[in-house]
Amino acid sequence: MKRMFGRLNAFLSENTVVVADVGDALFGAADLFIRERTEFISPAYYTSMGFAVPACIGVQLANPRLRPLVLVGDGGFQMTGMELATVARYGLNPVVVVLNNRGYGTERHMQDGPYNDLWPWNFSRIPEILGAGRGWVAETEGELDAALTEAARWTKSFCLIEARLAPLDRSPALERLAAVGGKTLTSYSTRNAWRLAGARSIVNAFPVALARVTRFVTWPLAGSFTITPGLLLQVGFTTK
Ligand SMILES: Cc1ncc(C[n+]2csc(CCOP(=O)(O)OP(=O)(O)O)c2C)c(N)n1
Ligand SMILES: [Mg+2]
Repeated sequence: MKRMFGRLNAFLSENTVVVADVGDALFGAADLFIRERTEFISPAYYTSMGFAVPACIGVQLANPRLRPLVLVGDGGFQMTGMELATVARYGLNPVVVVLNNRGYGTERHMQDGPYNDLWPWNFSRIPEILGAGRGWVAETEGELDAALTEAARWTKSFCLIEARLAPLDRSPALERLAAVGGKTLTSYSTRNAWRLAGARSIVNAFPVALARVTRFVTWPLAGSFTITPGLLLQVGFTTK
């Protein structure tokens, strides 16, 4: 991840606007050097996934002189990535880098399990489905460089680069976060919640465990926070 963001840094120009989705796309972006007129837009750290692809439409319509570099995880892309159809309809030309680490990578570092796995898409072939845009797969750093160079030259349509990463690869920022968040989540067991709630059933104990976990998780993330079905499920597994 660190080397990949080094390469993305080299891609940035003063006419780039970076749009980062939730996940390691955003944590890793802490290593980007935004310069001169380059802009950076993202949701708060642990808020709604799926922001980046739709957001780049508004971003580029608002300032057509800037080309968006969209950084989005495979999970975030699977939620809203088909908005590339709207990108095509309006003739926009973002460069979308899908960080494909085969699942909810951020979550793996806090509490791993099969619920973090995703069905693997052929992201780079989405242009074929849409009949618009160009796609590349980058399995090596050399392939990423080559794809970024071609994408920089190709401004007629959107470009989609699927960057394949190892499932446990992570940015330095995510490493720091996991050191805090991982410990906090795993230190709460159902037995603790049971005792705290004075409850006779898991139905009563669960909200107490959830409240305690979310309180500790929101603190290091220092952003606004949404509780989603995915998170509820995850905490459910954690408190087993
Ligand atoms: C709508 C929504 N659901 C769940 C979450 C909790 N969450 C935060 S990061 C993350 C994993 C993101 O996966 P991916 O987009 O593949 O990025 P990665 O962490 O693998 O870099 C999840 C599930 C969230 N922030 N938003
Ligand atoms: Mg992922």
